[in-house]
Amino acid sequence: MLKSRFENFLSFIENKKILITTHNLVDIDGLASCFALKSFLIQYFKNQQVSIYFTELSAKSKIFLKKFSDIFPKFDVSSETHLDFALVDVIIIVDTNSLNQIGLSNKYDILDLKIPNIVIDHHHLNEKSKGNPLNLTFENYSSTAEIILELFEYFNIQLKTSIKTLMAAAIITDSGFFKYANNKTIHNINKLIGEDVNFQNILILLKSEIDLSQKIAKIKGMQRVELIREGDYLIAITNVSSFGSSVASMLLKTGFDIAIVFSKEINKYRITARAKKLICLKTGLHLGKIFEEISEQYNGNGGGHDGAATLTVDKESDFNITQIIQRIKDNL
Ligand SMILES: [Mn+2]
Repeated sequence: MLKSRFENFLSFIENKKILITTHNLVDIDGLASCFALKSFLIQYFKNQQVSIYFTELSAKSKIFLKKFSDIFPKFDVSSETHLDFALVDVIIIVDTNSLNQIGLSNKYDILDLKIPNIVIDHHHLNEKSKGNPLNLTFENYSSTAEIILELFEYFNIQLKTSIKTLMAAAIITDSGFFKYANNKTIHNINKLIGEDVNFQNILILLKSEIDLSQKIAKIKGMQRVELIREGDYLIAITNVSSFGSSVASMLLKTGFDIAIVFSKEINKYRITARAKKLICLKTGLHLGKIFEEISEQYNGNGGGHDGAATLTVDKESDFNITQIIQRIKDNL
């Protein structure tokens, strides 16, 4: 079944000019998946034109890529800065299932382009992305890089040390340093590490000094936190102007079971939420599903995983945070 999906995907894109892209503020999984997919396609098809487009890398990804380039100076980390869609036959979108989240859509109306797109992703599937049978979307993977790793395996394509390093870094970060890993995640990392790829060296690659503004956001997030107790569960609500996901993760480490971080942006509200994996497994709580449903109600944009999700809604809407708290409480 998987093999036929891979084969259908490849036969569709064969001899087409391919553009690979990912969500805005590219994280390490998005970054690794773009480069790994390009490497796979170039080796598999021999004569295929493949380019990559990034809107903007996240601060972490920028630091990672710089360190990575020092170790693999010959690795081509370049990407397109100017796009000519006349030269694109198909767009492959990795690590996101929402066209709204890809940076391309800010500059170009991707639906207006009439260029077919295929999604390769591991996030909770929204209805829209279920439509295309060519999409390679599997929720049971901790990272998109692992779906691409399977492509390499099925078609017996050689994995270069640089690509293995990228994929291992993606798996480690997207699984929260294995906190959200499943058995398959561990099997997959085992396939990538070895004589040429040292696990500790990847951890060093992933180390980045927290900058001052992030430290301040975390401290303010902590100062403003409101504690809601629901039975034995502790829910945190706070607000910061940026670094919402770092603040939410910090609150879980502090002892909260669920953290909701509210941020006011120029013309929208962004809500980032995190929940402990154990609680999701025990109660069936799925933040991604809740945010997706609320986003539909307010014509916003939301989704994610069971324990990690983001929602953006227009400031003009009558959205109220108490609705999220109620939905979470109902699930506990
Ligand atoms: Mn990912």
